[in-house]
Amino acid sequence: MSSMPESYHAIAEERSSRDAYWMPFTANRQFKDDPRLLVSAEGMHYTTADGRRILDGQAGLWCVNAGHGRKPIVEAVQRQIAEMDYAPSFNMGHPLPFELANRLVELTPGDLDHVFYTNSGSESVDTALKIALAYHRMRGEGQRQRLIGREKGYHGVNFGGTSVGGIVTNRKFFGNLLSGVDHLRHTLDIERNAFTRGLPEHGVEWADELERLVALHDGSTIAAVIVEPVAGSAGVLLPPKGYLQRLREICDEYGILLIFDEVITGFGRLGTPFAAQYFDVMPDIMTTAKGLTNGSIPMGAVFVRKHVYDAFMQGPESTIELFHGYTYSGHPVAAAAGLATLDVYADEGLLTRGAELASYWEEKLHGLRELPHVRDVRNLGLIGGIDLEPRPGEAGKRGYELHCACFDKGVLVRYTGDIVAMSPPLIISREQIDELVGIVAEGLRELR
Ligand code: PXG
Repeated sequence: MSSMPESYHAIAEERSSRDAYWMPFTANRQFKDDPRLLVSAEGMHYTTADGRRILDGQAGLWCVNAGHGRKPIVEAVQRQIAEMDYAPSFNMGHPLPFELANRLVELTPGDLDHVFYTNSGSESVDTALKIALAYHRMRGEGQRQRLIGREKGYHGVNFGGTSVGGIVTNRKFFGNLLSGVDHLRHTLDIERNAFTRGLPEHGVEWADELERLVALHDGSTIAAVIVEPVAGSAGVLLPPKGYLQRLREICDEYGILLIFDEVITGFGRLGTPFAAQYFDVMPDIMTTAKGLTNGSIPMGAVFVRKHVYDAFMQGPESTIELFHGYTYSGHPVAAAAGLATLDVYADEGLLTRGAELASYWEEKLHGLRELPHVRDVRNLGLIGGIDLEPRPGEAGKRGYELHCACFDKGVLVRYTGDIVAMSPPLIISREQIDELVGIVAEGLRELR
């Protein structure tokens, strides 16, 4: 507490000092009555305002893949901001985003060789959807305007992403959203797949739902299908074996672009740089953010394949090919953070470390299956989900209570409804996996 800036004390101690900030995706009044404040972080741990060390079981929000406070990233940001804080990104350039793009496309599979920068996952998604629409128009297929998402999908909070997203509470307050959007069924099937280790056996047929939507709308009206290879926000939903391959085949058959939203699966979460490599399925467009800068400076990136990029590079060379971009696209400080992040990932082998830990992680997580209220355990790479039986009449309470109990015991895990999700930094040790899962187990044993 003593090393804490004076102003923090007021925030930690006075309810009224917490009123002005309208917090995102938070029960504001509940939080402000009983705040959980984090004031510093290093490696695998946060420190709270009252000086407790908390093991980070969720890599910030699925973004701090190399762990906290990494020196090379801190120093790169400090250097860059001192040298040049900002450069315009429209019709002007700075070397770093070019350098970063070259490094990034070495990591992406196949010909996903061009990068459009954004500042977040939400912006990456809306950018990808707009690129898909414009791509078809560039090729004389402007009738392809329909976008297909999936139930329980999360693609950020902008209008496009909210429209293709499939989490009911994220949609129902905001009116009609984009027109011409339809949704595939989600892939959660606890009855058939509960406690599967890794990818579920059952449910490849859910991909054929795309055939149903093609039959309904006609394939020639559909611009793109967007899915998370592994859905995170809705509570760790895994694609059944063969599902993503089947989606790819159907998209190919009808000339539909396939977009993988890799905002959480990108940068090593599954033990490969991207989920596209894990599943050996090539999307036409891939959205990323989060792990791109290890969570340090906001930045997102949309990757497109050669045929997509080339479709835009046709007209007179003096015309702008894509009327889209952000003031902070390719921000030099974010690009510096991205380059330093890629160095850390490379030096420590972090983009494939998840593969080494995955079976240990799986073994530990599935050790929770006999504990009270657990109705499913799902895992892939370094992602884990514990799905709890809701308390009758109090859906969501068990998830929240388990999250709070874990926090009190020194571990941070995410909850969404009655599902607790874990996605630790990729630097986690086996002992720390034991600690993390051990505390979740303790919390489960005490859960009402
Ligand atoms: N797509 C996917 C797949 C995401 O997971 C976004 C887009 C949006 O990213 P931004 O940077 O605009 O927030 C996300 C974000 C959680 C959680 O606990 C997940 C996200 C954000 C916050 C919490 O599951 N994912």
